[in-house]
Amino acid sequence: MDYIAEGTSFIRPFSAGIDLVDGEMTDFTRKTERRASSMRGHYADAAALERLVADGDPLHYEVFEKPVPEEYGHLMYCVSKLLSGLVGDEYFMTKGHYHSVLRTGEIYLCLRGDGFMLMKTKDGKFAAEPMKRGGMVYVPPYWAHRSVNTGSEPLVSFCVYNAEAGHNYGDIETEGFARRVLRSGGVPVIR
Ligand code: S6P
Ligand code: ZN
Repeated sequence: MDYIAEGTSFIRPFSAGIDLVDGEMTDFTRKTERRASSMRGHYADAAALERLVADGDPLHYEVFEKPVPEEYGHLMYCVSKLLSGLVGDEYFMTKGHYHSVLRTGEIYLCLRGDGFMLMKTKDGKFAAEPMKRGGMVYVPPYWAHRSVNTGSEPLVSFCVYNAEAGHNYGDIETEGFARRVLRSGGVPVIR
């Protein structure tokens, strides 16, 4: 099959199921779980996080995948399910990352819940876009991204990105994001 490009694997077409009520991929082959103890260093109130860890170390989010080859040309996709909760006054959020291949973007289609996508660049630009059922967020190349659940139900998204993107968590562990989403007077405030 000489039309197959070097460096991009040939695979058979397939389909995947998503349970829109539970916000989970029904036939995933890989699931990543992040609990409170995985989130050290990310929330402003470290003591509040340690109280959560001591009190059963609750789940913060799950990512369901049926991975494809991590190569140019393929499209990776997943279902991300971020639970509702607070660490001190800060809403549950994902770790956030840059893609290792910085020139790769991502599309998030929100299937359930309410929240924000926080985004930042290496040179200090910041953006926040609302996430709610039926809303799409475009994360351009070069922008780190973190989702935040400000609602009372899980924040569920279907994500699609270049399969060769890779994930750089280390820079966010060092840099953080310029702004946080906090509950103030019972409502979310970005500051
Ligand atoms: C992957 C995509 C999402 C996140 C997921 C968890 O590029 O952005 O699937 O992996 O929302 O967030 P994080 O920051 O822990 O990977
Ligand atoms: Zn990403």
